Parts: sequence; C-alpha cells; structure tokens
Amino acid sequence: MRSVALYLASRGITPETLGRYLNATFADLSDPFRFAGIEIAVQRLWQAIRNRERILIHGDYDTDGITATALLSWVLERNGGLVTSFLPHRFDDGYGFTPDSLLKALETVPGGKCGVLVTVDCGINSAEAVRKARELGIDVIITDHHEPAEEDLPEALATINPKLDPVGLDDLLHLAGVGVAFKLSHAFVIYGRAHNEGGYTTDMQEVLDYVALGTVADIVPLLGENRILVKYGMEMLKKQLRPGVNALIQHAKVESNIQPSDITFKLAPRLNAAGRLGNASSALALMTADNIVDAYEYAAKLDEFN
Ligand SMILES: [Mn+2]
Repeated sequence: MRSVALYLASRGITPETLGRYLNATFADLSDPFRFAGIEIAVQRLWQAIRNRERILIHGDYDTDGITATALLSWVLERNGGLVTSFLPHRFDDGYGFTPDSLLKALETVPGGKCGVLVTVDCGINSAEAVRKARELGIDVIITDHHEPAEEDLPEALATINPKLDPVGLDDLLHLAGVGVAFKLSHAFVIYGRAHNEGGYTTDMQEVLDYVALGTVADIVPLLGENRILVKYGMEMLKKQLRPGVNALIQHAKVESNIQPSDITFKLAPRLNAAGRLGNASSALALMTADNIVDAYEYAAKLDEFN
C-alpha cells in the first residue's frame, strides 16, 4: 500500500484527486473557457466563418505540431471554415512562427491574404511576427505550450498557453501543443452551439486520436487532464477510424492493441522523420487524408523517409 501511495505521490496525485485519477471519464474534461482570452478567440473564428475569411493555421514540423494542425483544421473545416495549413520547413524556415515564416505561409493562401492566423505548438515568443501580421491587418491567435520569455510577449488578439498565467490551471499545465489546440477547438464547438453558430455535429471525442499521438510523442507528463485525453485518445487510436491513422498503424506493423509505447517507438518516429527531412507536409497530408487510398500512399511515402 505504501508503494502505491508513493507511486501516486510521485505523479502528483493527492488523496483529494485520487478519485479522479482512477475513475476519469470523458465528461471530466474541464471547461476550456478557464483560459483567459479563449472566448475572444472563438468569437473571432466564428466571425471569420460567417464572413468567409481565410483562416491560416501555422503549425510545427514534429508530431505534436502536425497533429495540432490536423486537429484544428478538421474542426474548423467541418464547421464551414476556409482553412489553409502551413508547417514551416525545418531547414529553410527553422522552428516557430517568424516574420519570414509568416510571409511564406501567406504565399500558400489562395488570394495571398487571410483575416485570422492561428499558431499551434508555437508562437508564444513570436512578438515580431505578430507585429508584422498586425501591420498586414491579420488578427493572430496564439496557442502554444512552450515557456513564455520574461519580456516582449506577442500582442496577439488572444494568447492561449497554460504556462502564461498558470494560476488555477494546474490540471492543464502539462498539455502538449495538440492539447491546447484541443481546448481551443472544444471552446469553439461549445460557443458555436450556445450561440447558434454551429458545431452541432462535431464530436470532440473523434479528434482524441490526434491528441494521444501528439501528447505521447511530445513526452509531456501524463498528469492532470493529459491522463483523460490520452486514455480516451488511445481508445480512438485502437478503433483506427481515421484513414491516416489506420494507414500509419498498418504500415508501422503495430498490433491492434496499441499502447502508448507504440506511439513513442513506432508511430511518432515515422511522422517526425518527414519533418526531419524537411517534408512535414506529407505527414500532415497523411493525418488529414479523407480516404484510405490516399492515406496508404502517404504512409508508404513516410516509410521511405523513415
Ligand atoms: Mn510541442
């Protein structure tokens, strides 16, 4: 009994939170509106959809950044969003949201302009890029989980990062980039339903496969809400409902009883290999493929990279 208590204590589980640790359910997911600024962010996204403005998602080239991009684009597109996704090129652009990556991302948008740009898994220290975007008339929403610098924080329309103002967000402190993108998407759907904008048929449980992949791949502690997200995300992964997930699992020869260690050692390395070679977009194409034929083609391509 003592060793169990030590085990739990070492994972930050107190007697008060023990019940939740053992009996977590999907309904235990906390209210995403606890993030300051998140309501402004989702209002702006619904406005963009109403006004047919382009929404540009700026992600990152590792598994967390790729799945975060895939998740947010999936939710927005299913609700009428005109979305362009951009992943920086590891060698040409380097990490993160920069003035250069902003211009390069804009070149990929039909018509060359967008009303709203959302960063996922990056952007918390991108003050200069945000200034540049504002000059271009773009509203920026930052979603990130990296540590904010002491000064020169980006002056974005909204900045959603549990490490920015962690008071009261203990259970969300270890979210990966894809976890933060999930919270924004969840808030977007709740707000849409409450204000008759949409979101009625968007089942947030369906995107938990992305959350499990990105969260486990990023090696963040499986504490607080990460436990619930990964627990249910693993169940979604096992179902292999998404063509890209199915193709990835089959190509990696992972058994149907997929475990978190399979993500760490077999699935994430394949997605990361694409980014490492400067071709993260093929991993994103796999994750967002809408049919099994395309998905197997992209998965075969990842085999070559790996
Ligand atoms: Mn990350």
